[in-house]
Amino acid sequence: MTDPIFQMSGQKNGDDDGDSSVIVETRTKTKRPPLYKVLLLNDDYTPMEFVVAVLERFFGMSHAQAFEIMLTVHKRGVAVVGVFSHEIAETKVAQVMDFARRHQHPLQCTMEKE
Ligand code: TYC
Repeated sequence: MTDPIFQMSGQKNGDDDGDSSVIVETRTKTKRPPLYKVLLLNDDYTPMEFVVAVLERFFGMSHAQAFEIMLTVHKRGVAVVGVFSHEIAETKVAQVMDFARRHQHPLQCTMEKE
């Protein structure tokens, strides 16, 4: 196979008119993968301690951090609890929803593109 570098310029392989050299400039655009916010929603029934446990277990927060974020959700209705790649965000949401369902709490967790 012809070395692609030689194929790009000059008349060596006879594929072009031979009257000019063609240089195809390539720029590799490495787009960062989009990030997703994971949101926790308030409700009237899920116990505060359960929400704190969720934030410790699935989002690696300290007890103090978890308590603070739980209170933010309780007061404001919603809070971002983390920002992740699509796959990780999806996993976090599924883990929280499954954990809440298994404990029969109506806690809701969703994700949205940042
Ligand atoms: N509002 C709940 C209560 O008073 C506590 C709570 C906080 C529920 C955060 C959900 O995401 C939540 N027991």
